[in-house]
Amino acid sequence: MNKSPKSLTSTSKFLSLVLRHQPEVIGMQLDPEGWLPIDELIANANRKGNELSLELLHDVVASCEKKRFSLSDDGLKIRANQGHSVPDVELNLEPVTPPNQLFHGTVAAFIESIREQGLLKRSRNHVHLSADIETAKKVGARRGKPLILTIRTEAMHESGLSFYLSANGVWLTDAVPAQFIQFPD
Ligand code: HQG
Repeated sequence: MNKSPKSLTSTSKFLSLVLRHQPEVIGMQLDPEGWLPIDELIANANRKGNELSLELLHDVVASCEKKRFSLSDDGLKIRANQGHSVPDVELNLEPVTPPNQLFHGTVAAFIESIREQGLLKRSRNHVHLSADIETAKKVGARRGKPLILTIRTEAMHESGLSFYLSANGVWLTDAVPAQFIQFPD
């Protein structure tokens, strides 16, 4: 089997598509917590021409730097740790107290609208925040020259808004009102 970095990357992208956004491309539906049975996932992927084996799937899960995917304790199911746009996926994460501040990487084109509306989840199920500036820079750099917003999460939490920490260390919340955002000069 070909386990080149390229096949790991393309399989990771395929799994992100199926487990976060469009399970219907292989005729499947995520369970309420976002899981798919691995045996059915592999069978359906291959049936639709996306070559996938248990070994390749395990390699992708293990080698993914951002730890995008988790296996269930019994090893029979897989889900994405965050990033979903499939509606009604409930990861059942416990609300947790965030650090005093978190960061969000974005680009200049969005700043005016973020000043007016705050951070919105848009196509995803949560707003994604990073614990460190370096990660936020990488997130923003996907779209252009990154601009880093500092989120006053302690004040937000004190005002009653909830935060969740995904299994791969991404901070999630429903929305960030503009009053809690510190913009770069
Ligand atoms: C922007 C990657 C205008 C927001 C990353 C962002 C992350 C607004 C974009 C994960 C806005 C949404 C998520 C408003 C937010 N007006 N623009 N009111 N509110 N935005 O991709 O945070 O590699 O849905 O700034 O590492 O960029 O896929 O969110 O630019 O963790 O695993 O709207 O995706 O992870 O974009 O990235 P996204 P994101 P993976």
